[in-house]
Amino acid sequence: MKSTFIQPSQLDDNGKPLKYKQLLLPSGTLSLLAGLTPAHIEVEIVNDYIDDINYDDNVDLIALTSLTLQAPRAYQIATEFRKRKVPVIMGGIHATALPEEVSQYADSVFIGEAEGLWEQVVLDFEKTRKLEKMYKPDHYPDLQKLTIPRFDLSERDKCIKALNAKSPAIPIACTRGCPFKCDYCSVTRFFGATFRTKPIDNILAEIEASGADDFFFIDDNMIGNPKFAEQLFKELIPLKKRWFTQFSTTALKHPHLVELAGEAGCHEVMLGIESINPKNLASVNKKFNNPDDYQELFKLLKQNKISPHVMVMFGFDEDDVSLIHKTVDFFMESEVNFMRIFFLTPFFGTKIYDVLEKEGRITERDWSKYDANHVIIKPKKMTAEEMTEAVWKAYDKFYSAGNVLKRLWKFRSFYSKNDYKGSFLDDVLFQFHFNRSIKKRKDPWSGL
Ligand code: B12
Ligand code: SF4
Repeated sequence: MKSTFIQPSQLDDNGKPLKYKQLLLPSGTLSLLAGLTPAHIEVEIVNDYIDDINYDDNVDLIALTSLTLQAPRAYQIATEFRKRKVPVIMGGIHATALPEEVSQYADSVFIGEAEGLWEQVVLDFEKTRKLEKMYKPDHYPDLQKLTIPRFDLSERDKCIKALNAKSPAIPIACTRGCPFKCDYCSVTRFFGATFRTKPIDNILAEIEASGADDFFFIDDNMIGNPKFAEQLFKELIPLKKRWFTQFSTTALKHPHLVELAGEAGCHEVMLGIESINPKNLASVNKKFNNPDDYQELFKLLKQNKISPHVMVMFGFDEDDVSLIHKTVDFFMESEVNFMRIFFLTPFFGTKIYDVLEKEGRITERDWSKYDANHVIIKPKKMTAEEMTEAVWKAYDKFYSAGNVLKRLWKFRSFYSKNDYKGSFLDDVLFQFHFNRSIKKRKDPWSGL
């Protein structure tokens, strides 16, 4: 039996699938699903962002994943295969949030996490050639069982890599879930109010099996369980790998963890800063972010040779044009190496969706626009057009050539010749990649 696992692309503003020449990172989802699939089943991975899809391939089962922004493209792909009588099963965050919608396009919908149930679904399909309309596990998997993703099938040859790394950054998850519940985030809704960790030996086995030297630990909050993080970082030190990940701002409470992360090869941490306005933070249940602490946190990371990569969002009720400019100026003056801006996006199933829906402030139902690069709500203190223009202008200023050079100078202590973690040229190329993408109003973090 042969099965093709597909990562759909996103339809652009002209309704065409976005295509890249190179990806920034391989997908962690499809290689993991392939790793869970019984070994005798032939699997092919196709990433629609970069590969062409062969609809006439002789294949028994199509398995589609999808975030919300990819759903309309996923439906196109499902429709083409179903026209050819190839059964389609679709899972992932969007299918879990809106199974009824998805079931109009796929023969079967897989709700929730795959571990523990997917293996059986495939075996049953192999025997009966039938799929149930919906599958839903009755509990969250405990992640204690070792699964080695099929790194051999992943899109790693089509991804960029750091100049001083042998491989592109390979996604590996050490934990699942997050201890917090921010109102705009899909994570708690999807993974439950749980924070599950994998056995550290299994994580080390995945690292070893990947044969890579560069990693993206795709955890939502790598330090969500400080004891676990401490143990893991200690085990990573002797491996001399380079990696980046995401921390919550509560990292400031754990300076020894930040120090250990730096020693263990962490060169960059993405931080969900969201806003410099405390009222905005309180309005989305993110009071644990304290703007008075931000500078100290950036300094702590920088002292440990970890680049702070901040993520901010606009569209909160206190936001206006002046706050957009003030925020970006704040980060230009800070010890921050990268900044990404997102427009507040009310994903179905989140609390913010319910609030904005009730207030009649959601202006867009085309899921392709749910990519955090489009304004799809009515902001309170400015128009959508004013917010769009102010954000792209401020974003462009942050990545102007002059500001890029200033930042490279600020972070010059990072670029020693023998450091396996970071290279000057990589940062130059990446900063200018951001500069070019933002000028075109494109997400700088998907592909080239
Ligand atoms: C890593 C990550 C990224 C990376 C992706 C890198 C890469 N190539 O993998 C980067 C930083 C580039 C990124 C970008 C974006 N991301 Co992101 N990202 C994540 C993160 C942290 C982990 C995703 C992941 O790989 N998980 C590991 C895999 C194994 O889990 P999974 O895909 O959910 O799959 C499991 C199940 O869903 C199920 N499953 C999935 N598909 C299928 C299919 C079948 C057939 C079956 C049976 C089962 C199944 O089985 C798997 C194993 O249990 C999630 C948060 C999270 N914890 O999910 C956000 C998340 C997915 N991102 C999100 C968003 C919004 C974005 C952006 C739009 C904006 C942004 N925040 O940067 C862009 C979009 C980029 C794009 N074009 O796709 C949202 C999506 C919300 C939604 N409803 O769609 C999430 C959930 C974060 C959030 N806070 O809400 N992201
Ligand atoms: S801290 Fe991050 S991952 Fe956790 S709930 Fe908030 S936004 Fe989501």
